[in-house]
Amino acid sequence: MAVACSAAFRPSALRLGSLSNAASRSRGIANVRTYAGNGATDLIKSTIDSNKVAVFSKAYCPFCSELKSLLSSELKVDFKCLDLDTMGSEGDSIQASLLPLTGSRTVPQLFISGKYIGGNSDTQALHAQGKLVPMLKEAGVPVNA
Ligand SMILES: N[C@@H](CCC(=O)N[C@@H](CS)C(=O)NCC(=O)O)C(=O)O
Repeated sequence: MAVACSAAFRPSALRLGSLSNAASRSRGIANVRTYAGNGATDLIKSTIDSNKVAVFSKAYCPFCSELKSLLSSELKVDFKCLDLDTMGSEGDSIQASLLPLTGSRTVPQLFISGKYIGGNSDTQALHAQGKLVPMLKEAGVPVNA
């Protein structure tokens, strides 16, 4: 089912002119571990370190709702969710700090065991290919599947 995002675009989270192309293309946990931190990056790291499944989300975002629904309703997985649009300027900082870590400007962003997995479409594709549940089980996450 196609979903559309109706919320206003927020350029404030995307003013990252100092990032190199290589940094903005970079993806994966290695970058998360080695990135020189700021407060938002520290919060991202502590969130993904202390929760086997973590989602950076926005409450109004239909793609985020689809991903959260897959995790909670279908797979009955416990996960930590930060709704960035409910966190004021800190949410903007977190979104900006996710970009060099994951290469993604959008939400949702899913992490399993500290590793960046992808957005909603990436995760739905992994599930359709039968790869998401093994990934969760490998991480020791109880799954109803
Ligand atoms: N293909 C992405 C699309 C996600 C997407 O477009 N999310 C919108 C929110 S609904 C977004 O993050 N827009 C930029 C922003 O909110 O800063 C996915 O499946 O996760």
